[in-house]
Amino acid sequence: ATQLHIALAGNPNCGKTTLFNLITGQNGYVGNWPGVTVEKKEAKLSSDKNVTITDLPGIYSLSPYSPEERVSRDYLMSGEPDAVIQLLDATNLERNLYLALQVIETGLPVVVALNMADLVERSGDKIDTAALSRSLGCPVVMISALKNTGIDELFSQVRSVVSAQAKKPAHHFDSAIEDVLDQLEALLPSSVPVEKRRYYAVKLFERDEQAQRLLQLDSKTIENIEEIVAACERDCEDDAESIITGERYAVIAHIIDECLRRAPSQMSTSE
Ligand code: GDP
Ligand code: K
Ligand code: MG
Repeated sequence: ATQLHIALAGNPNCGKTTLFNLITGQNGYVGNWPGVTVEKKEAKLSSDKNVTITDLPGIYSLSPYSPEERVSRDYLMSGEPDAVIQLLDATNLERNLYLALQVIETGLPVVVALNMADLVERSGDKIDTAALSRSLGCPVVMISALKNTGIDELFSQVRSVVSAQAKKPAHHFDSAIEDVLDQLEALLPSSVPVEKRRYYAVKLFERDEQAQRLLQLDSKTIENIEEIVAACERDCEDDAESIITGERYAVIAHIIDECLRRAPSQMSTSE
């Protein structure tokens, strides 16, 4: 049987270790990622030894600023993972979606797992998982890593995204920004596969040096890109990275509005 590699990504404290231990029984390897003192954990799925789970460091963004972020994105873009389980603390949906959008933008097959289903249920908040799935363009499954619920459904969705065709992310930024990203996509080498072009367009927009190096762009193309980005920054009166951050938050605000119904707020008491 073919080996499947599944990456487990998420913010710190979203329950990754709890889920990893639950599904692997901790039968794996713990070491460091090459070149950095960031812990790497890898283990086979207890229920299927043909599936390897790699626990990525807890992070908030796929920016290139910390070793944890670099390790995570290098692994996601390495070609090894067949799919990603993007774990979210569902009691903190808004904040956790920031990383989720970026992982979806990598073009990898993603299943979003909303963890802490038990706490969401207790709070009375309602998450419309079907609407969230439409907004994100990937399956969304409610789970509780602590109470061991939703795990079978999670892996059934993982298997279905692995065998489905790769596709571009479903969420869109403001049309003016999308136009600029389209221009950048057109400048990418033809070797970059269709589902990864948006990720690299965004990275080039952000002047990400690692992406620039990786793509081995010639100096004319780099100049071209810089002109496009600088023009957009003048139009928006903002710097490129802040523009993208702002666009992601706008998408998230829209998603929260559509998918989350908060319980009527409780009267606060002193006890
Ligand atoms: P990590 O930082 O993402 O590895 O998160 P951990 O696995 O260490 O979990 C953080 C905390 O959340 C721990 O106290 C866990 O017991 C708790 N936790 C994880 N999953 C769940 C869940 O589904 N429900 C509840 N109530 N707590 C959970
Ligand atoms: K923790
Ligand atoms: Mg952990």
